[in-house]
Amino acid sequence: MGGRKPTGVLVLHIACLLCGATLCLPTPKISDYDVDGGRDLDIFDINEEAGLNLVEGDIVLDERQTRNSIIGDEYRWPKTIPYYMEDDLEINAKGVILKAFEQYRLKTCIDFKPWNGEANYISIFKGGGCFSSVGNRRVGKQRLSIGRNCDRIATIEHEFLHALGFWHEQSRADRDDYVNIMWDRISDGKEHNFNTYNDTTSSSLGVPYDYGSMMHYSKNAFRNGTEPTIVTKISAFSDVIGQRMEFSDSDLLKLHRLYNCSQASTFLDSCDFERENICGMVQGPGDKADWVRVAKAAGGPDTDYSNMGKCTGSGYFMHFSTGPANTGDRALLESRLLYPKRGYQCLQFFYYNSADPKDTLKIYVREYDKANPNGTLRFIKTIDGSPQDLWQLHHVSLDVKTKFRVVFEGTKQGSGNPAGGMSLDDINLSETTCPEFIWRVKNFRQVMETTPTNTSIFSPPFTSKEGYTFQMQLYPSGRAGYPGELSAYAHLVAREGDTGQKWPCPWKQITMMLMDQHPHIQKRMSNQRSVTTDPNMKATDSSQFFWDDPRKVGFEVTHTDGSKYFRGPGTGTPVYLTHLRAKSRDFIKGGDAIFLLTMEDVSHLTVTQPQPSTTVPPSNSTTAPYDSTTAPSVAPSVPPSNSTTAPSDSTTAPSDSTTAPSDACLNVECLNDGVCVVDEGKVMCRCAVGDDWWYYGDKCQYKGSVMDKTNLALASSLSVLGVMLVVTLVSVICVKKKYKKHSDGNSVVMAKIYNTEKM
Ligand SMILES: [Ca+2]
Ligand SMILES: [Ca+2]
Repeated sequence: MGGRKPTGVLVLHIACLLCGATLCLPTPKISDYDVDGGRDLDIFDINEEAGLNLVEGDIVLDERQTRNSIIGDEYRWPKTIPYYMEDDLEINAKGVILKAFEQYRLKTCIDFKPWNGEANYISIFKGGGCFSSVGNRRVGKQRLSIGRNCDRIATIEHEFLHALGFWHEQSRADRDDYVNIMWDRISDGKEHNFNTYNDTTSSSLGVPYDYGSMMHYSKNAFRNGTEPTIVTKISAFSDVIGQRMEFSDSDLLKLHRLYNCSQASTFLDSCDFERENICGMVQGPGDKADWVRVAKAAGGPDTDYSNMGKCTGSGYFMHFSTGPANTGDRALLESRLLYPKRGYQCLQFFYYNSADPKDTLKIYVREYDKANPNGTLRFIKTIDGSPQDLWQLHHVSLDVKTKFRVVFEGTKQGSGNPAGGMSLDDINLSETTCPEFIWRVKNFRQVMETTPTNTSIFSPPFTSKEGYTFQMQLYPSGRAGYPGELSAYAHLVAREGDTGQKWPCPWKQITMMLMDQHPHIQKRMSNQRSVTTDPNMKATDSSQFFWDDPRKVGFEVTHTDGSKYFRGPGTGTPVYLTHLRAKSRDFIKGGDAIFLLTMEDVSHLTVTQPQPSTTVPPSNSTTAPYDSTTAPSVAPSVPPSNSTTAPSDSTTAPSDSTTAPSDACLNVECLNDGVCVVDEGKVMCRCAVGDDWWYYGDKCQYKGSVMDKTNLALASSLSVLGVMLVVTLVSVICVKKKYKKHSDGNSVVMAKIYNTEKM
């Protein structure tokens, strides 16, 4: 890649920018709206302004909890947390909360489900700030506040990390080894926010101090003037602390350790081809050519995408060299076997096309079911990445419901003999929805450095499934007064003659994500902000609806291709991301930045979440709700494979029978702490059992113990032994069956998570 072409593009860019900013634009009718008043408010600033004085700024302690309480098993949540979204939440906040849950599902074993009467649940409401309790307090309805300006994904993930049992990173027992607290710079009365906890309270779970944790204060937390209150012992981390983008690797590792995570429920596969086993991918049957793992290809690319030539001895990708192949030859590259749960997936990969323009890359899935034990190929789509001198990002939506493989099929259609071919790298597959639109800004580092402040660039207009068009506005050097920042705004767009839309635009959530281009989707710390079109919102100092028809409230602009359209006012933030952070990680790769944009309908979130018909009061004496719900290692979204695996299910999940007592049990009295259950249609008492004693009888009216020397006790203990033996045998068989069924999928994914942790 030479330097001439980028510079040319850049000059063109700047020319457009200057023209756009100073010469061609009419004055807008409605001014843009800053979602947080134009200020970079961290969680603690928001709470301070709201007049809250909470422990460590955003932690609520209950009367039973002391500073030194221990995060033990009893404070943990089940792996699937019941939640209730209260009516007062902002619609945008509700949408972002669901996005935060999706990140938990993609990166951790924590899942969330609407509250269905479980004894303990998290009730999310719009309080005067952003705050949570630490751990599961077992109080039934445990409230977590997502107030004004808290509707950022990282803020919501941060509050839920508190709820899951985590304190702030700088309150760790060993923090004085890593940061200096400047006590004289802390506002009077706020010193308590810098307390540390002893090793048992704030367990570091064997993970080193993490300056990049989402749970770390920023350097200016609770300051009384302009000087930082936290000075990192390694100065390079001074501006790293306080990131509010996404979970850091260590945040995830600690969560995995506290909750014994084995797999994330929506993650399926990731491959950067750095290892020779190519992540278990295989050459498909019935073709004439092969994909080969290489570090460079004759006709391009010169480097892979994961490493961009930065590390010697690494940087591999898969290449199908079409030059030497015969016209009509195909090469199939297939993923390992995968086991979907949700039934929809997003395949994401980088594609470098240096082949003949006629050559094609097609995506298939090979689906397996009883009727087709060897799998059947189903065509999904042709990738229309024309030959270009760069790695192009592609998303493909899949809808697979059975065991499957993803198949990449390269076909040589051209007749020439060029040096090039097709190349694939950084493949990720997850059970999530694909981002709809990609806006790639080339030479982004230079754009940031050379664009004057208060000068913006616009993405192309994108039209959603429902027919609304929008675009993103980016100030690469910030709006006026925000040097060193990226500022980002979303605008609705309409063209003359557009019909079919309803105005003001009702409840569409626009998300602007700057993609962290890390090869592994679970390690990405992308930066995103969402805004929602509230049809009732009025423009500042105006009687007009903010999200009304852009032909009414916006102004006409001319696109680079000469076409004209109307652009409405923008909503967003001048403090989208600092340049310093934008230059970190893989936000810029090969010089380019990639923005992933979506517009989703969130009108269903204006409806009240249904209340469960029956509820269970919280109680500390109920039979081990923690154990019962966290014990199954199978991901929560997997339906039980069948109902005959009762022996293990009934002992590990008594909550089912206690949360939904059958009517048949109403007339049955079980004595001595026995519990009435309905087992295969039969009403019976399940009796309490201790280490060396047990209750028995149809009402648990008799007690046996090893001390009893009567024949009855012996007989019953023998029969108990016999029953236990049978139960064990049955469960061993069931587990074996289950394992056989799931082993390929689950165990490999498990191994994968542990592998990635080590990296
Ligand atoms: Ca690679
Ligand atoms: Ca082959």
